Amino acid sequence: MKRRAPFSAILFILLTVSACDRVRNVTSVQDPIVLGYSQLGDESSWRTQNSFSIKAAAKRTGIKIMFEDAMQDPANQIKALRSFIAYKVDIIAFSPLVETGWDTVLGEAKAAGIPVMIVDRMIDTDDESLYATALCSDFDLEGRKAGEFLIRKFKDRAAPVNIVELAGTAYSTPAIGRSEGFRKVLEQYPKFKVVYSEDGDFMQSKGREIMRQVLKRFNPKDINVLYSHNDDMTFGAIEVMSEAGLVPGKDIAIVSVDATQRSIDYLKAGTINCVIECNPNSGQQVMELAKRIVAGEKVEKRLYVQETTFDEFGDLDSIPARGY
Ligand code: GZL
Repeated sequence: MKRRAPFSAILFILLTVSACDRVRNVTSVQDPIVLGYSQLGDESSWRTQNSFSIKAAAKRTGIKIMFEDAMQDPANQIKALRSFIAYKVDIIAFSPLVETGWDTVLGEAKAAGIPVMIVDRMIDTDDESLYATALCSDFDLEGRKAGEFLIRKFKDRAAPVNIVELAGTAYSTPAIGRSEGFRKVLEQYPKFKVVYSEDGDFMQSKGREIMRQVLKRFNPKDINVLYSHNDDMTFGAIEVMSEAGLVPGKDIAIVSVDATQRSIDYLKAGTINCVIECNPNSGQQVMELAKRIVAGEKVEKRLYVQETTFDEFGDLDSIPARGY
């Protein structure tokens, strides 16, 4: 017969463990929460502002943050998450560069009893227990807003409306959502045709290079719209259009996503026709959620940041300074 430890011993262990747990909770109330944050890179003005927002909010709320920049490499993000687990942080947060490849490392965090927050972009997983909450933008909605603007702008045009798309990082949630949402809205109107699409990685340099190739490949008169998944790629494309003697916003209508100050300035000048906001200032929400999760509260699984649209049909003078 299997020898069982005397009940008193089991009780002692249970009490000791729970006491340790309580002691840890009590001391953590005195000690600052330690948050490990893996940021995907610094590829765009949006990302720079997002990182600033995260760090500033950590400082403001007294959370100790270990901030790692993965420089656009998911392998660096996985290394960072593993270092946070080894360090036994209270909570992990990260912006996944792409949607897949996270289940194993998130399983390790779960086994270590460390809650995980997903911020900005989303992961593709069947196991929702791997994360406590996801605070993202609604990228599909952003894409749909871009499509709806074009339907309004070209409502009186019967001829084809040919669109060039500068897409974001392949397999990333914003690139997927902004592409799918855009197409879902426009598929009801056969005059809209995406004649060319290429991944520009959300980078200004790649936006410039792709636009240069597009103007070699197509007669500019056959391009009616540039739909760009972020402002930085848009700025690169605008440079090339101007160098080619084209008038951005007139010869080729432009829809851009993010809403940095420079894109709003271009909107007011008529160089860009529509700017879809993607809000980088999620830092405060991240820190407030982190405190609730570490305190043992159950929070909503999916949360979205609030965003709007600015376009040539609106009151452009009322747009407040963006701050980034
Ligand atoms: C969207 C974010 C995107 C921005 C780009 O939430 O992930 O990445 O739209 C940034 O500017 O590079």
